[in-house]
Amino acid sequence: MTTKYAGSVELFEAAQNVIPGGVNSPVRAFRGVGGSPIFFRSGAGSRVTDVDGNEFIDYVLSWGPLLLGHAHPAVVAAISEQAARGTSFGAPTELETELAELVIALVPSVEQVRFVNSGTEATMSALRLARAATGRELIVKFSGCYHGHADMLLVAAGSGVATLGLPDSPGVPAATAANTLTVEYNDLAGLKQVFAARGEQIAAVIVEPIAANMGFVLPEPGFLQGIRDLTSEYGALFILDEVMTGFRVAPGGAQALWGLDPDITCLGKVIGGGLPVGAYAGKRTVMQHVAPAGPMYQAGTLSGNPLAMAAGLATLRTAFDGGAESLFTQAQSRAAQLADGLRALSEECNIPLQVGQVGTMFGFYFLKQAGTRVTSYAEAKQYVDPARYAKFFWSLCDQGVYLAPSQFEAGFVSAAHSSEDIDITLRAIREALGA
Ligand code: KE4
Repeated sequence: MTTKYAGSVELFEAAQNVIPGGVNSPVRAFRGVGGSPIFFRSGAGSRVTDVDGNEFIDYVLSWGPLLLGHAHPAVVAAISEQAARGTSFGAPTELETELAELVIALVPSVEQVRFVNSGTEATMSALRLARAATGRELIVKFSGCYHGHADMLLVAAGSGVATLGLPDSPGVPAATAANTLTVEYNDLAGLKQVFAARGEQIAAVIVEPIAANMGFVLPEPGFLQGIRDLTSEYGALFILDEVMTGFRVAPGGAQALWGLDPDITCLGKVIGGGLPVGAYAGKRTVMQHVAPAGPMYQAGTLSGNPLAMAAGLATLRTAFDGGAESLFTQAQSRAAQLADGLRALSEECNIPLQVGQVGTMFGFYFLKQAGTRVTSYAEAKQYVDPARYAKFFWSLCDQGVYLAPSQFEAGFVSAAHSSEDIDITLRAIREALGA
């Protein structure tokens, strides 16, 4: 490691003494790319600056929330003004109603919203709600999809398609894991088998509309609608986890883009504008089970926190005002420019990359050999070269471009990224691919 990052190295050593692994979320520890994690001090627009004064064009953007980029004036003003009026009341404020109304206006399937403090809380609560609404206990998820760290979601696939899940982390009780069935992403036939075997016991299927926690895997044609059809046929609920894709792949999320009609939608990230927020939302008939309207209990001291609501409102209003010429559309164009450039460089440098981009999100894999295509987690593990990505990641860092510190993560573009930023990034990528 050069002295370029000496300050980060020193801070990481100190952090490891007092924080497990030196970080408050594992992916930040750079285990996926090696080396010592970079500590940041500030961000502005599309750029972040680390503790050593190195500046980077940022494509992590806090893992998605910063649709407008870092420290957008409208978001900073909204937070500052609210803070001066108080940071939290533990009582309702009109801001929560305003943000709920905006989410309902934007996300087609949603009629009511409950705010929580993270994506994990959103999916955990959504699954409890599905069990409460159906009186059933089994849930189905897909390999490689990540929905936060609730026990029932840290589950690996059992030996057979319809066999019960196994804990995927110490501390997850076998009895909890046993209620989660796991199917390969894009394996609609496998899902049909599960429903044929246990359909009457299944409360819900939860899925990421784009599998962006194993890199960037798009749904095969018919896969997502197939989930909708099967859950409807067997009386189970369809939970769409749009914590990452919400307001990123389209103003109304993947469900608006692809005409999906989930019973429950999980949201997070962008709706907090960089502050802690999650939400689970859906049809009124389903949401009416949630306390105090109904008996399903879920609560939170800081749920609907005024600062987070103010930041979310400022982010969504600023991003989507202006219709076709909105800042969202601008960010989407930049993401397409980047993806097109990546594909061209893959050809030019004769390095097989699988590149995906939808809206303001993108991702790419270094493939071990040309001609393979990743459509599932099993294929991601088989066809992808994480070591090649790690070398590429550090070459880009050294050139002032910050990507996700893992081959199995997605990338994000903000309204603050300029066409010049993308050109600079593509020049750095060409250099890194040639390295
Ligand atoms: P949080 O609990 O981290 O707010 O959200 C969990 C979650 C739920 N659903 C989806 C689709 C998600 O992508 C996430 C969290 N995303 C990761 C990024 N891969 C967060 C980064 C991290 O864990 O530090």
